[in-house]
Amino acid sequence: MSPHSVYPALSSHCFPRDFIWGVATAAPQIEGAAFLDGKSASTWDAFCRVPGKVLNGDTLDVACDHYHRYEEDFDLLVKLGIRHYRLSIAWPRICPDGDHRVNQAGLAFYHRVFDALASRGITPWVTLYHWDLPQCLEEQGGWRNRAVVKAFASYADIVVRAFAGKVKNWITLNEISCFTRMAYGTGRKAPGLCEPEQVVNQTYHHALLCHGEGVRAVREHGGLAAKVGLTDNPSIPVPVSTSEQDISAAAEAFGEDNIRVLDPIHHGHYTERYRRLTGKNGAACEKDDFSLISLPTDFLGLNIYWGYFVRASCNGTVERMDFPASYPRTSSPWHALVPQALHWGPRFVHGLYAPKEILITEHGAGYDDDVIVDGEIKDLHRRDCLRTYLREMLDTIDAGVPVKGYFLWSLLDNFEWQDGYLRRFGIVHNDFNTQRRTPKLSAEWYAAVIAANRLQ
Ligand code: GCO
Repeated sequence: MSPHSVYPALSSHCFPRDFIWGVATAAPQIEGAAFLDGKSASTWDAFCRVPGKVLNGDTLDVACDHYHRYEEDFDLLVKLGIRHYRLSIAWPRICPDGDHRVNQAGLAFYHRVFDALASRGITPWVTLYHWDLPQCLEEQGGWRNRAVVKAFASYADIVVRAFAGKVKNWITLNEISCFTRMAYGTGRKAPGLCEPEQVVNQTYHHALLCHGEGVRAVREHGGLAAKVGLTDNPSIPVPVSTSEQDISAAAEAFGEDNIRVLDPIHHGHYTERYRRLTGKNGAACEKDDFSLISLPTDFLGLNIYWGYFVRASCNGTVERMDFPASYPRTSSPWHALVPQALHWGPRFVHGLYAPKEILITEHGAGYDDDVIVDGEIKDLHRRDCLRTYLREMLDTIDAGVPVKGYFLWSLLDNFEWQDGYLRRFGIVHNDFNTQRRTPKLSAEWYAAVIAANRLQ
């Protein structure tokens, strides 16, 4: 008797028919070739060289050597049945001087990449900026200097013009708060500065303008079928219960957390709440800034890893609840496992801003203990984390929220910013000494989910 007749197929329902299943990567984290073929240093190349900033003094010099191994990596995508691939373009590879001069070898590399994807039937989703600012621009003030907007506009024009025939899906910027607040406010990320709050708000404003320039570039040069949106990582308050009071408390907190990015992009101005909360430290704006910032987009990308619990307190305020010390986390200290964030995040975004489409442009889990035993990596922790979050996402879709796709972070173990190579987010293991790739158990599981279009 076949085992299937004893254990009938699980009845859990499917994802929508055209659901987009993908994986996400970013140029600085995988490419390597940091100083090859005309690429100049990025802020992260410089930051890595400041003692104590990146764990073990790791650099991006070689990373996963994807620059030379992209064919092999794309073969892996085929093997796993992954048809959508999110990548980013390295600004200092295209415009090493941060101005109009184009490095043809940089363009040629990405032409090869897009051709290799096309020949395998894989659709690229291209992020214009994933944190690798040319260091020469940082030396002129970086995101603090409004001149970055002109430089980005020119870079975006060059890239979209060059690849319009091969790329239809564009993401302007990845996670504004990480390269503004965390880079110029808390100093955790490159260039590692601790500037006053007004300066930080100004960096956000310049990033919003660059987002607008990215949208404009795609509309002008991307062709009729081109789509464009931002990827944001909103902080996500999760109601501790489904009581009406706790849900409104969480919705209220969500609105308050996202005054710097999602509000201005969708409302076309800084709201009253922004003015109240930033006071005299608000960003200085120029006339017409907001017509650029709020240009209509086709989707909103959300990177969702974690959230925090809130409830309505008896005095009518919102209480942010502390995590108990033993609350489950991945190896990243910031990453408390809150699967409900993948439910409430898209729900609140839909309720407040109603973007046409929502894409989960990143979600994943980083662990330090993915070891190969007898040729296998049994990452049951990652597999379980992905599965629990995806279940919540399916509920959100059932509730009518237009979540159209999911990109797992990440294809390969890679350079995890200030945590160097210690923290592994890949569903494919990378041995950084030999560059040998080994799919983990989670990769096989993800391939099965994609093939069946439902959770396994
Ligand atoms: C981010 C970035 C990715 C990270 C990933 C894991 O969210 O920080 O977009 O580059 O590597 O999120 O931390």
